[in-house]
Amino acid sequence: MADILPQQASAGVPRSEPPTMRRLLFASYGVLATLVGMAAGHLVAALLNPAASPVLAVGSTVIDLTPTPVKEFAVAQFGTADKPILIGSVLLGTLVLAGIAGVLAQRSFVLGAALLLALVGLAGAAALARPTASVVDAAPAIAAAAVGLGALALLTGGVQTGSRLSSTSGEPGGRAASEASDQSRPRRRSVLLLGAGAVAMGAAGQWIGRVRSRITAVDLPAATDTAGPFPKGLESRYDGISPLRTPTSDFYRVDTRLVVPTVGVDDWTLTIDGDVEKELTFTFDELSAMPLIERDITLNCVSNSVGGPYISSARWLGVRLTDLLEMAGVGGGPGSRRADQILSTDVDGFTISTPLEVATDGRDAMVVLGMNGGPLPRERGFPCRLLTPGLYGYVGATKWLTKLTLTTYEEQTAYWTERDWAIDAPVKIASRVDTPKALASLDAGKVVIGGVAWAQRRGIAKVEVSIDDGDWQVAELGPKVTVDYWRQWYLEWDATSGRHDIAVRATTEDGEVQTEDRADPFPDGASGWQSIAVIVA
Ligand SMILES: Nc1nc2c(c(=O)[nH]1)N[C@H]1C(S)=C(S)[C@@H](COP(=O)(O)O)O[C@H]1N2
Ligand SMILES: [Mo]
Repeated sequence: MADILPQQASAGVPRSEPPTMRRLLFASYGVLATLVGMAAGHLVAALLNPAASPVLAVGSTVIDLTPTPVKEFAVAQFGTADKPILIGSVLLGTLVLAGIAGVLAQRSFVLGAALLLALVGLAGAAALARPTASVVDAAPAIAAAAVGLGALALLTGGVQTGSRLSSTSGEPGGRAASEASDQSRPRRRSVLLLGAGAVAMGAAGQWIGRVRSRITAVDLPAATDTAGPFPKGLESRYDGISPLRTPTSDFYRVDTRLVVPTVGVDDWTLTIDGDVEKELTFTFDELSAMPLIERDITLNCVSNSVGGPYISSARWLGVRLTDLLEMAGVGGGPGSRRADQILSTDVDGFTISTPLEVATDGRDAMVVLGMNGGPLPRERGFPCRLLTPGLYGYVGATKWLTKLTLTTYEEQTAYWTERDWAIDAPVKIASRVDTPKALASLDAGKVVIGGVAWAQRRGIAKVEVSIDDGDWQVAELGPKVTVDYWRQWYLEWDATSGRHDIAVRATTEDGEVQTEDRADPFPDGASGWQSIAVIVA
């Protein structure tokens, strides 16, 4: 079979390969060379620092540079698929440029190579621009450049390509054709080898990443101040209502990270500095030896729109924030600058700012070590995160926490507030219909309408439902956990056939009724009543 091509060629079949075909061939060489280079970069990154992987570094930089409204749009449109979609787009863009580099290489290897180098250079720059980057983070890009250029040279015939092609392209038939097919066998071998190499390096990178990301098992002591027995939720009686405690694996996730940081407990410390009498650094063991509190707290994201999914509830174990701040002596430092913010920093230099007064007003803000009876999962901030009940996550729930700096808003800014999200962002009163689903088709008769309502710090006293703009009917409430926890609710409805609108609103324990006024999530959280339509047969 392999002989067919040379035979054909030597039989003198005139072989004027259409220029578009040749261009496509060279485009595919560019793509293959780039894929091999990226796989090499990915492998080197897996060994040194996963976040420095070329595609991920570019992706992270794109996230950071994306204007807030676009980010909002992406989260609203794609939900948790926003990350795969972003990585996919970066990949696609890269491969299109790689194809162009291949086509350029057909004319002049130097031109094609220059474009590839520029691409890799961009990735290297992105990796080095990360807040905690070190010189080592250039290594994946260098590997990608070396392997990618080598592959391109191999595939396109290297530096001579341009001249050789121009000399043969004018010639008709026989000689040029046989010359081309003489090359085609070793070239096919190169293509196969490089393809296999790309797959092997990519797979090895993924495997190493997985092995590296296994976290050291930690044993956490029991709380000295426990949360008490957890009540049974309405979900056991009514299908479709969110469980009173969110299973850890179902907890919503929002962060800017494409790769979840891998932090070993033994390499990790928490530092308290800035406007303090005494700068302190704690190891994980030191923190877990302190008095631990256990609290049931609902966490939600400011980006959640009315009726949205970015809210979950869990039992958390950790050290009371004020205990740590007292040890460090907040606000008494020499030349005290009267700190008004706690600037928290994560392992990669990402920052969140929390108003000091809010965090220390008696609420159980905590440095969390455990969740739902186990250690913090990696994507929740292992080994340690901040949690501030009553505030949206972006101003009080720093994951992979390493530093708490007492400072002022004037002096230092944080990631989200630099992007114009509000400085102080107390959670707004909200309620959500979990069942029935919007636009559901129901049978006439008894229907259970149910969901959750929340107003952390204030608690929920009442939930009301209005059908087709009729009177507000008071719903039954599920068990109260704490004022910092959401409350389940349900209402039995005798559904009649036709289209119906179901609206819901909540009232806090201190008597404030959830406003009907609609607000978008930006800049300090969504508001308004959720209303859904259903069709009853
Ligand atoms: N280090 C770090 N911490 C972070 C974030 C982040 O991007 N990086 N995102 C915050 C936001 S916006 C929210 S809503 C919560 C979400 O926490 P979860 O992913 O555990 O639900 O984490 C917060 N903590
Ligand atoms: Mo968030």
